[in-house]
Amino acid sequence: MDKKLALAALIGTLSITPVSAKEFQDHTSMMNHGDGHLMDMDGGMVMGQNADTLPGGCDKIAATKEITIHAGHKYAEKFPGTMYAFDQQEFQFEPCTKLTVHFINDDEIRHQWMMHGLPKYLYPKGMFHLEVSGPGKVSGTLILPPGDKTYLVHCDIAQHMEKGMKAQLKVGKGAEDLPSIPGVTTSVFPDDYSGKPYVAEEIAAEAATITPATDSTATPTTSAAPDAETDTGLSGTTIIGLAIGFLIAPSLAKKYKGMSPGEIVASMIETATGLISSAVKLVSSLFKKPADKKATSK
Ligand SMILES: [Cu+2]
Repeated sequence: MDKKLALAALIGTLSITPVSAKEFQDHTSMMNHGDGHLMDMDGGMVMGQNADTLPGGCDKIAATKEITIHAGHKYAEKFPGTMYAFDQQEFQFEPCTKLTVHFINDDEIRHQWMMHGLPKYLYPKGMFHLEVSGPGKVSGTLILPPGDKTYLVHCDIAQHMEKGMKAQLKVGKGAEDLPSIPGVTTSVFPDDYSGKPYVAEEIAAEAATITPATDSTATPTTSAAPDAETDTGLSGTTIIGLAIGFLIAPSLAKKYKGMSPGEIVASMIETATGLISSAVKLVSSLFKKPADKKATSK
């Protein structure tokens, strides 16, 4: 058989062979490990479930609500620069609401719906957490505390929140908005498609105008500040590098004008060799100096 034909046949076969996709799974029969922790061996998990105990300050269950939230790559499409998102970014409920969350993962990977800042005497680590690995559904119930507060909801898998999987849940009137909620609040690291050159100072100034969340338990939010510093520092270095490049470029262009690529490379090697030998001379002269002094002092 013709080699080309055989290769084409092979490519054709490979391209129509389906990638085995995980089937959608409803995680309804998880094992109860106590303390509101339910889990199965197929990547379904609930942590911090509480359907019965009233949080302190609640006289009764004020309302009973059910919500369905989807998580997936496709929900990030409308938010430039993101990769993952929930299908909703903001929720609001009456204090003391008994809330059942049906969490549906539309992706082939692991996602979470993790709520932070809940009272720790009732919710382990102050969290209510739903998790599904691969396409599937998991449901959990909690009773929201009293008072006006904004709770962080995110997916804690590395980089999923940073890449868009972040939301806020307001109880009562809520408190201050959290930053970088796609479509709701300004991003701490905004993407820029204007084509203007990147100016680190402007980005830093913009980031500084975003009021940090008052919720001290929302650790991922408070950790945003040091990140911002590191980032702008690096960008500063990049800008200095670029500036040096721009300054050197015209003189290099003049020097290499009319040369063939081979000649340019040869000339560059020559320059580099010159630089290295002068550096070597400089270093060795530094070491020689004390010796010279001794020699002259004789
Ligand atoms: Cu995720």
